[in-house]
Amino acid sequence: MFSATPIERSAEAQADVDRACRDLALYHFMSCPFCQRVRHQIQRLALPIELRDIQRDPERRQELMAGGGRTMVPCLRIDHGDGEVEWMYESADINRYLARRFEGQ
Ligand SMILES: N[C@@H](CCC(=O)N[C@@H](CS)C(=O)NCC(=O)O)C(=O)O
Repeated sequence: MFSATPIERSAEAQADVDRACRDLALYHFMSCPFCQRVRHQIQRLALPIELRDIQRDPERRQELMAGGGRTMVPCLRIDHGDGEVEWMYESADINRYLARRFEGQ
């Protein structure tokens, strides 16, 4: 397992990030190497994103299938507000999205 040194932000900037992360959730499971890459990115960027383990929790698995259409992980659920929800698959896409949105913030 790799561990990342989380980036540091001012308390104010971290509070903004914490707030933004309430609209995100990662569907994953522990032994999935692609999920590990995304968890590493989440740790590095100090993002309090809720992790939803689809192996441990069958309801989360059903939720992923119903919402995203596949049970492949990792999948980042992004709540854009106004009822618009995006289900982002592909670890590389998720990591790019998180970096663009939170790197340097
Ligand atoms: N190219 C994908 C690969 C993801 C992948 O293969 N995930 C596996 C777990 S390690 C999976 O969910 N397989 C079950 C499925 O595809 O339904 C990525 O990088 O995210």
